[in-house]
Amino acid sequence: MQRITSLEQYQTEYKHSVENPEAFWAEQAEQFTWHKKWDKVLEWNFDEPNVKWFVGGKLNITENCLDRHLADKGNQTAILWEPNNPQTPARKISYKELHQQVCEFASVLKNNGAKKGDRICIYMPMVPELAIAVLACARIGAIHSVVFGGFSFKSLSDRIYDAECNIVITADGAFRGAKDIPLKSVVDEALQTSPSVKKVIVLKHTNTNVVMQNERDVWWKEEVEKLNLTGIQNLSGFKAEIMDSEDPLFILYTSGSTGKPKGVVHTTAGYMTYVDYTFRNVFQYNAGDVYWCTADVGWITGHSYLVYGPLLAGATTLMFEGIPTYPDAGRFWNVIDKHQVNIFYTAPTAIRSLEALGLDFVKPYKLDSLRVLGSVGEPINVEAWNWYHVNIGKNKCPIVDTYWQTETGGIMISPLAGITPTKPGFATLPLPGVQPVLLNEAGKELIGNSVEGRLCFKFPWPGIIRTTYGDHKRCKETYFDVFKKYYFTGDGCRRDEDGYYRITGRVDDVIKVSGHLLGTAEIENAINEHPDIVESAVVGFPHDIKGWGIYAYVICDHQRKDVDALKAEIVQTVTKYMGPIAKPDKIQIVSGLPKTRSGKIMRRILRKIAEHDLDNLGDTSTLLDPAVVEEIKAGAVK
Ligand code: 7RM
Repeated sequence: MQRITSLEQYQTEYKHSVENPEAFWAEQAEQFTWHKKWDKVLEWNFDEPNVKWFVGGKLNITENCLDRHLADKGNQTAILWEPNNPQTPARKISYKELHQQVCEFASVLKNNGAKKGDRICIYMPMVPELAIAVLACARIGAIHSVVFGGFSFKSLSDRIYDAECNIVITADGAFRGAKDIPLKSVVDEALQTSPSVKKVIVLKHTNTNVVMQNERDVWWKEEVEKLNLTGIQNLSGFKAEIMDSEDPLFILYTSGSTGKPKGVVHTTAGYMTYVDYTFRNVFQYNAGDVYWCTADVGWITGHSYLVYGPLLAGATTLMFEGIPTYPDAGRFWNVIDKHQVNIFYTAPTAIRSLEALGLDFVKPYKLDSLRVLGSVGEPINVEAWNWYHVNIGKNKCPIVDTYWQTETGGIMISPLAGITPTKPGFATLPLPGVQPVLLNEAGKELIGNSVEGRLCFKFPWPGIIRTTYGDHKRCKETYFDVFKKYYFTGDGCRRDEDGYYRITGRVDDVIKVSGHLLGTAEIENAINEHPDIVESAVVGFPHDIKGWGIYAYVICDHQRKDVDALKAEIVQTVTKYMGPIAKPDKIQIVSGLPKTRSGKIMRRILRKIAEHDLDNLGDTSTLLDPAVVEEIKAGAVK
C-alpha cells in the first residue's frame, strides 16, 4: 500500500480529501478484505448525531489484521514482546502464530458462552495474550471493553456494570517494575457488584495465589488445552464472524465532566480504515521496521497504534510489559538497542521524567536504529521536545507530535514523519480527511491565521465516535451540542501565522495527569469514599513532570488533629477505589468551598489558588461566602 512521500503530495491529497471525501476514503478502503463491498461510503449528520461509513459493507477486522498477511508475511514477527524483567526472554510471535492463537482463543470464548454483540471486559497486564484477547473478541464479533490494569476495583466495576459485560478476561497478576499487582483479586472485588458477569477467564502470569470460584472462573491455558484434547478442533472460533461495517468493535471508557465514565463506541470498517491510513502515513512505516508504541492497551493509543494500526499494516509491533524506570531509567533506550527499534512512540510525561533523571542513563546506548520519534497524550513542551530530538533522535529523527483523542479513534493533527516541517510544541497540520476549525466562545468560526479558540471538526472522518454506550444523548450533549453542526474536542488551540496548530489544553473539567485523562468528578467521588470527608473539589495544577498534578480541597466532617494521617488515608482511599494514577499530589483541608448562591463550586478560583496565582482570582462578589476564599488562600499547599 503506497503512502504520502512528499509535502506536495500531502497538499494534493489533503485537497482531494476535503473536496471529495467519499472518493478519498473509498480509495483507502479498497485494499482490505471485504465479504461484501459497501453500498454507500458515507451517511451523516451532526445533529443526532448519526455517522455511518462504508454503509452496507461486510467484513471482519481480524481477517484484515491477520489472514490477509499470511501469504507473504506469515513468518514475520507480528508481536515482539519485551517483559518487565529484562532477564526473562523476549517473545516473538509471527503472523502465522498470532493467527493460530487468536483463532484458538476465539474458540475458547465461544465455548464459554460468548457470542456476537456480547460485551467482554479485558483487564490484563501488557502481555501478548492481551492483544490475543482483543483480537479474539473481534474475531467472534464480541465487543471488547479493555480496562487499564492500573485502575482499581471501583473503576473496573463501574465499567463492567455500565457495559453489562458477561465475560471478564484477566490474569492472576501483573508485573510493573518491582511491583506485582494482583489483578484477579481486584476482579473478584469488582464482581461483587457486577451481576452480569458469568465467566472469568484467567491467564497465569505472575503465579500469584488466586481464589478460583467454581463454575465462574476458568484458566486460560486449560481452556485452550481442552480444544486440543477433544481431538477434533473446535472450529467455530476459527471462522471469523462476518460483521457489518457499522457493528460496534469496541467500547473504551474515558473520563468526562461527571463522575460517570463515558463508554466511547467505535465501529468496524471506519475505525479500521482510519487507523491503518494514519499509522502508515504519520509514522512512515517501511516493511521490516520494528515499531514501538509504549502506551498500554488499556488506553486508546494502545488500541489504535499498538494493536490494530500496526497489525493492519502488517508491521512488527513491540509490546513492553514494564515501566521506563525499571530496572533503571535507561530501560527504554536499552530496549531500543536490544530490538533495533526504528520507530518509537511515547508520551511527553515519560520524556520529561527520564530527562529529569539525567543523561547518564542514555549515554550507554547507541540508539542508531531509530528513524522516527513520536509523542502523544498532551502538549509536548519545547524543552522536552528538544531533549528528545537531540539526545534520543541524535538530531536526525523527525518528531511527530500527534494530536488526537479516544473519541477520534486515530490521529487528527500531526506531522507526517520527515515530510511535514516540524516546529517544537506544534502538532502542525491536519491529516487528510480532517477539517479542523477554531471557534470563539459564541461559536463563531475564526477565519485565517494567528487566531486562538476552541478546537472543533466540521466534517466526519472514518474514526469518529459513533455513540457513548447506552446513552446516545450524552454523546450528543458532550460533543455535538456545545457548538451546533460541529464536533467539539474540549481542547483549546492556536493556529499560528503559518497555519500550524498548537493545542493549548483542556477547557473543561478533565485533566491530563501523566498523559492519563482523568475526570475531576471521578476523583472527587473516590475521595468522598473516605468516611470523614463530606465534600471535596479537585482541580489540576501545572506539574513539571506529569504535565498536570491533582490538587484536592477537602472538607472533613469533624476536626481531625492528625492532618498528615488523614491526608495519607485520603491518598489510600483514592488508590483503593480508583487506582494510583488518580492519587492527589496536594491535599488542603478546608472548612468550606467557594460556591455561587446556586451552589456551584467556582473552580476557576480553586485553580488559581492551586497555581499560586493569588492576586488574579477575579470577581468573588457573587460567592455565597467570600470569606472562605481568604481562608483557602492562607492555607494553600505549596
Ligand atoms: C490520544 C489520547 C485526549 C486529550 C486531548 C488533548 C490531549 C492528546 C495531544 C494532546 C496536545 C497532543 N487520547 N492530547 N494528544 N494535547 N498535543 N499531541 O491521548 O482521550 O486519552 O486524551 O489528550 O487534551 O483532548 S485521550
